[in-house]
Amino acid sequence: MEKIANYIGGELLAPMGGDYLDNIEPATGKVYSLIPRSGSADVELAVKAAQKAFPAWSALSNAERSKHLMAVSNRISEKLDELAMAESKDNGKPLKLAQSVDIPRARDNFAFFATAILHQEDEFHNMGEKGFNYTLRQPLGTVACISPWNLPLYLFTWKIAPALASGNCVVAKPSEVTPFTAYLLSQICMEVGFPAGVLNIVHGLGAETGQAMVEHDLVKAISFTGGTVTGARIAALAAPRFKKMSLELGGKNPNIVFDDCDFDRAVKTSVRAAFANQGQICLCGSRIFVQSGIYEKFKEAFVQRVKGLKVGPPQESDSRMGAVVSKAHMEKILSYIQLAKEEGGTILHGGKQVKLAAPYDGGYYLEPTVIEGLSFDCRVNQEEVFGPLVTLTPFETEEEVLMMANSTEYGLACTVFTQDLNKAHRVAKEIHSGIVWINDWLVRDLRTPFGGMKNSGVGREGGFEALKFFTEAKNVCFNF
Ligand code: TXE
Repeated sequence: MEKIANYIGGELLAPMGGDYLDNIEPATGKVYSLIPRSGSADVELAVKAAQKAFPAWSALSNAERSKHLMAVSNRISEKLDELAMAESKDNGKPLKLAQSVDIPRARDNFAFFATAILHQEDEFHNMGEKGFNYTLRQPLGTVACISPWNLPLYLFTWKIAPALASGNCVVAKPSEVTPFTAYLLSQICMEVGFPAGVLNIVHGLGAETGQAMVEHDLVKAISFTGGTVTGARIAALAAPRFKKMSLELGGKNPNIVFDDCDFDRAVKTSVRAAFANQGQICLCGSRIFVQSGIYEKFKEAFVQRVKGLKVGPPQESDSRMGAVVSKAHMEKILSYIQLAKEEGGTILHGGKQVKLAAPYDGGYYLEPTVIEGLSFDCRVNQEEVFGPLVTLTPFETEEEVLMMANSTEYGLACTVFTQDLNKAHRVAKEIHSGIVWINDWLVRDLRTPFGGMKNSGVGREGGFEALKFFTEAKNVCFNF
């Protein structure tokens, strides 16, 4: 059984306590590797390695740091198929999705920030005859990056790349549910001669390894993506220690379809936004609001298209949906389907676990599920399910749909389908979301600010926002 190792001080190390956790393949439900169950001693070793590497790393020029990051990006590109296979096996997602989205984005995350630091402008404020100011943006030191299981390498590198690019050293922890591609990234760093101790990867449980990282006095900032409950727990520990925090949390995203939309585009994009990655993307559109004039027509076309989504083994080329990430998560989603029935919903399609033939009979497969007839403020329409479950709700007016869309505690993303540009801009202005797509979904420009409001998080990732997060701004004022 392959044992995953920590990557500390440029070396692959076993956990100091010698304990391991089972790593399960969602497609089969079988253990296929072991994860270090690291503790505070392993975190201490990693922080020490980061602190030791920091002076030399932060003293490099942006051009020199850029070269190191580009070497990692190029190696990810060379190993794309191996990484995609590993991601599909570890997460349960279709191989095609890992090949077309997850791993290319991990490659691009490193390349984007490697080049961003070559073009970042510094602020200068001229006071005329009185003098002038310039702003120094200096790295924080050792920072922690903690990421979830839904887009493992994609989100892991989305945090690590800007942290490293801005001159920090990193102690990073992937989710214990999907650790494998982070382990492969360690090997890539060793292959390209990435400086030892600059990036350290420590595997383990959130409440043990993750918490030790958050609590460590020398960790100056925490970049976290995961559940809102966990985000609150991390904030409670980090706030009194005055650590910088970037929290990208849950979502319950509205998808608003007006009757003047491009109908075919709205249907096609809404199905993708609902079920990509088995609905396990914080940006998925799980609450679909359709204007009453086209509700019945949309419902029929949407369900028809959903019926064509084949649930199958992730590595089979015609599988449009793979396995959800774990048994516990599958049971959580099934409990929400049961709740939807109790809350008065009607299941238009799906609602059941899918049993595949051996060797996939132990896997965690669910039908794409479409439910109508629920009130906008019931639990299934208010709480994040984070799986292949969407609701359809009709609306009459713009005011009514904005009230329903804005009624949850979340505020991450929103999609709007209309061909009336004034309406699109009006809705975009009024919706409680950090990201709004008009007539599309998951189109991503890495320069844009990324993140949510309300219980979807604090702060923004992406572009120069991310580089600013990982630095301290110092105003230097010259008075003639
Ligand atoms: O997230 P967790 P999980 C939502 C979704 C999902 C729920 C839980 O609803 O069902 O969050 O998912 C680490 N101190 N999203 O279990 O528990 C943990 O080890 C420090 C939305 O993945 O938040 C993992 O590495 N770290 C989200 C990471 O935090 C801790 C994507 C995320 O774990 C910790 C994924 C602690 N006390 C889930 N407890 C999105 N917005 O994209 C856990 N961790």
